[in-house]
Amino acid sequence: MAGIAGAQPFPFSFDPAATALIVIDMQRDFVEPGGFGASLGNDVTRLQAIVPTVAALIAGARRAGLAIIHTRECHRPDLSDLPQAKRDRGSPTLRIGDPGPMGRVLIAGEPGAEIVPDLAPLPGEVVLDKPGKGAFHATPLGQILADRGVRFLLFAGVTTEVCVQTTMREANDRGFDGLLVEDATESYFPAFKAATLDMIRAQGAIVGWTATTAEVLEALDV
Ligand code: C5J
Repeated sequence: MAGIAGAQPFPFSFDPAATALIVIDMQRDFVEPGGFGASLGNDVTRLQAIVPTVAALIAGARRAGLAIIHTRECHRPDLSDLPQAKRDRGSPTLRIGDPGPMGRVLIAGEPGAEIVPDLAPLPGEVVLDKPGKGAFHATPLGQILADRGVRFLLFAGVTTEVCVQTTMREANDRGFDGLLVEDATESYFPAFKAATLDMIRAQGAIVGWTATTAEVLEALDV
């Protein structure tokens, strides 16, 4: 077993052989200037700033032999997996499936739905397209983790309070021990990120743990 003594709210123990890193939705449309997120008036420089840290985390996870799973929030071109309720949300002038600055917004195969080049998945790593905020909803993620004998999950990516937190809560309810890597996740709204970190580790890790990239890499001894 490995351990992160400085994890909050108390030390986190995990077996690297039964651990996966899940990198949530580091997609061009959320992260890059000129994408969908920016077009909605969000300050994407906050999200861009974590890319080197996420890259370092992924590199360390690769060296340690962890399973690595990249997710992309996107929908089929015919929108058959997009509930009307989700389509109706957001900006009235630019919705999922509409032509956006980087192709159709959050549609599989469009440039904006791709993962940013600095975090490109390697062959053999799982790339999971998910139609929901949570990565377990309407995807084979549960089976993928079961097939690999995974019990512990490390989380990175964007946005902290939406897709990252939702997936972490789904994982918690499914019996995984999850840790959110504090400096490898970000939100367009700093207060939402801070609140999410607090919520996750409140009440004795009611959702899970948090720690820094440096602490994770030290525990992995890479
Ligand atoms: C959002 C996400 N924020 N990946 N998606 O709509 O968090």
